[in-house]
Amino acid sequence: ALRKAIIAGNWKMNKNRKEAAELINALKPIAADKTCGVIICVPFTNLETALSLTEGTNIEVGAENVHFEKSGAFTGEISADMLTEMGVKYVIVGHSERRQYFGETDETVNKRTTAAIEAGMTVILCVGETLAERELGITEEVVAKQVKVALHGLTADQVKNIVIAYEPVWAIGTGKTATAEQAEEVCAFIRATVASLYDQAIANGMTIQYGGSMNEKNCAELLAKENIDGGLIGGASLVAEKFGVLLAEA
Ligand code: 3PY
Repeated sequence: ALRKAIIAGNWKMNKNRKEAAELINALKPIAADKTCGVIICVPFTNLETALSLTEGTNIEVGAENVHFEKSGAFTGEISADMLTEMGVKYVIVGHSERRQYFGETDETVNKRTTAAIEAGMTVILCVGETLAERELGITEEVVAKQVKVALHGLTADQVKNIVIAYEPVWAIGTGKTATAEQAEEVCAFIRATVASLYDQAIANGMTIQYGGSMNEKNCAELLAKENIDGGLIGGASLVAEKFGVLLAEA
């Protein structure tokens, strides 16, 4: 990558508080001397533990979702202000599991992204095509639309607080990884899309991650690519030693 890499763990629905504390305590010395950005995105119930254990370290804490309204009758939802009040600065929006299982659409992704950005957060915005879409040859159309709709209405200044994670749906939790060439191609395409929506300088400055079964074994090749500025890491972020390899390679 040409830019400083960011490695973000996506814990998904894993780790109770005790397990979270163990993992973070194991991660702290491993992360301490690394030069990349380090973020762990954890379940809401672990945010407080994660924030207190990472205080004064180089590990940042993120949530895995955020609601777009400020408050009100939205049972089960969490607002951006609730997160920032705790000290949470990062949030994943639009992960494919949310699109697939929880009815997330490009429009709700745009609303969540806008709410989080307006609250001063940095958003890790996930995009990616399904296997059927890749096989139909419409990967670029799908990803361009996801990026355009998600960023709709955001100013150039606001977009500086967006990280885009390219996560091909067929590579998530399946053990299948895109080849480094496939991943680089789409990450470069995303950068070109951002350049067309804003300008080249904004696009050049943007952190674009690859995600989708990126792990301690396949990360070196992916991270060596010019347009891949880090990763959003599922399973390998749940084991300190494995996550440590990713941090060392980035
Ligand atoms: C994966 O690695 O499977 C992910 O979904 C990361 O977000």
